[in-house]
Amino acid sequence: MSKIKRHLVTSALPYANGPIHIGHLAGVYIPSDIYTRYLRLRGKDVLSICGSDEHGVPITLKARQEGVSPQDIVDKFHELNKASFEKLGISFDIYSRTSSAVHHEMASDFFRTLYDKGKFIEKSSDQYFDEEAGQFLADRYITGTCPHCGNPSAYGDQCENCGTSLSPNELIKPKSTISGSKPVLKKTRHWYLPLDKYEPFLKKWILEEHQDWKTNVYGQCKSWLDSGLQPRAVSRDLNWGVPVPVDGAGGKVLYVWFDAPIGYISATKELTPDWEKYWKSKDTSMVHFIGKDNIVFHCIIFPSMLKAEGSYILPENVPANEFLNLEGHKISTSRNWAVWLHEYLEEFEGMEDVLRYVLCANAPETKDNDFTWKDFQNRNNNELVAILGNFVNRAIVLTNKYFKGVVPPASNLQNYDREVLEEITHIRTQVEKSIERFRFREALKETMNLARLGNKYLADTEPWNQDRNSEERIKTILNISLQISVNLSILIEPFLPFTSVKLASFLNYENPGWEKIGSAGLLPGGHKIGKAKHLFQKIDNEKVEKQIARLLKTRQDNEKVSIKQAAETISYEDFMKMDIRTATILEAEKLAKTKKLIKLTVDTGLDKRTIVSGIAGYFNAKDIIGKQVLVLINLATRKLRGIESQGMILMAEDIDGKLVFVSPEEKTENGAGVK
Ligand code: B3M
Ligand code: ZN
Repeated sequence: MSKIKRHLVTSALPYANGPIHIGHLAGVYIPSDIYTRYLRLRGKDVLSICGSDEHGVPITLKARQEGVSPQDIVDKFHELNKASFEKLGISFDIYSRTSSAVHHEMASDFFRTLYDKGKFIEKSSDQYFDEEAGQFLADRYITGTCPHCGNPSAYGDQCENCGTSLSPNELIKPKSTISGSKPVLKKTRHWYLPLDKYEPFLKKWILEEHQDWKTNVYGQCKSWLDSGLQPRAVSRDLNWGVPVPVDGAGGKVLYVWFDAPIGYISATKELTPDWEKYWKSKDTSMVHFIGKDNIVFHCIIFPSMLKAEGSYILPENVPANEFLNLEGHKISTSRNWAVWLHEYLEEFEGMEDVLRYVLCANAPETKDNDFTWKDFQNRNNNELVAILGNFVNRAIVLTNKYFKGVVPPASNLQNYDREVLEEITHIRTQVEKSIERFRFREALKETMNLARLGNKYLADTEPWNQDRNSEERIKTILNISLQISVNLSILIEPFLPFTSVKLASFLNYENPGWEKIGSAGLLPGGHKIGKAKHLFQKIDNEKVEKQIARLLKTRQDNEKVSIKQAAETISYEDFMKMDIRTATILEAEKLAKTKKLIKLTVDTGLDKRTIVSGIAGYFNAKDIIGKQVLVLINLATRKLRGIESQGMILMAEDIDGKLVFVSPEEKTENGAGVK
């Protein structure tokens, strides 16, 4: 960090089309806040930038669903989310919005600069148009069957089943999300950023110079770069967004992923007249905190835009997290499967830090992770209350009881005392290393180790045991316990800011900054501390059971609405046309560079054949070898990723889209017909 003079920390701008939930927090905002608070506490020059992403199809679709204007939607959620972040202690220096005038001007100028420098390709192409709605169908305005995995409800920009990014023209049987009608092709003109031209720069910058990035981030970038980049359209036929600043471009706006990252720049400009110092000096370290679905935009597209413009710095790191699930299922805004921040703040008033703690302790840093209410309760009761709260409470209560709240002096230190004091500095170093490598779980664990050490020290030395200890010894033990407490109040600040303030006030002390951690006699002898109150409250079963019951009800409601109506009646003859047989999986192999596809060799009794199936999200290839399944063997063959798939394995799908095999209850010979 030495050559670095200032830090710019950005957090993905959440779409203002819904409230913030725990998945957003664990993935992006808690880590970015820990990082920024840490830097501030070290006295660094740091800006933390965020705001609402108010453009794009997600906003206009939501407005359409609710029958209100896009402006109504963004106004409502911008205010709600801004206030909720604040209440959780997420300490952005600015929480701006992309509908602001500053942003419109900045994004427009940025486009214009690239346009004037000849950085875009302009071309006309056929795009889907909804004749009933009189509108071009960009991104999520169109759905259809994914050409890679067969998912019938893939979007125009992405298939959520196999994770492939798509363009509307690749969809099989496309359908308008607005009217449900079959769209027609119509010519339209757009501007493209030729990402292929930036490939050499990106390869050098990421693959060679940034091998230090997290493996999930580096891996995704590598797979994009290995499969070759294509020109990417940066405009859309829509009437909500930043108008394309080119003559004759009426009815066209900037693609939301072109304008949104520029939002980081506009917000900085709104915050300070010095904004260029942060964005254009080589001695600024810029870090983007995002979720894994945003990697390509922050590591490939935005850097190419910045490079094309020419005067901006590039991010130093992009520590993207994986996803957080809730009670074993994917978080879903539309299915209300989430813990909403604004609701939590009401129902768990005064327990902001508990949520921060649990989401950090359980953050999906290297793999998807699960939030459960039981774990939330356990971590509160067994860690925050029993370890941190308990230690601090004992140190303060005993000092009040024996020494009227005056910090006693330490004298004649024993080896154990010295070891404990040295451990404070050691822990500090560990926490610094972990935070600077974006390993916040590890950092929090180390921090809690100091409270653990405090408890052990008290249990070993027993200051309450008057027979064992002299008065002088008791003074020393309590002095050391109070030193641990005051160091804790500094160390926990990035993670538990409210608790840090509380603890400092119990000790009647003001946080002196990170650099003081570990210095001798931080709390001087003779200093008067306050009375002990509890730092944390136990959470009883009833409180979490209420939350679990609410989720259970949501799930039951979802199951009811998700059970699809029976399909159109078919004749017995139609049914008999399907040749379904028992078969055994002989080989299974995950297809490289795909998220969900497994290539299977199955024995159908008649032959051994190849089937490509989109099930890798739910099974490991090696675990399903030997399994007997049902196969539709007379389905017309299809090529998936260049491999001919000769049939289909029958599966049942639950409301999360989770797949399970439909297998014969007893093993039978392969090739038995199913009727
Ligand atoms: N609004 C997408 C998202 O919330 C998008 C992030 C923009 S960051 C510049 O996942
Ligand atoms: Zn797909």
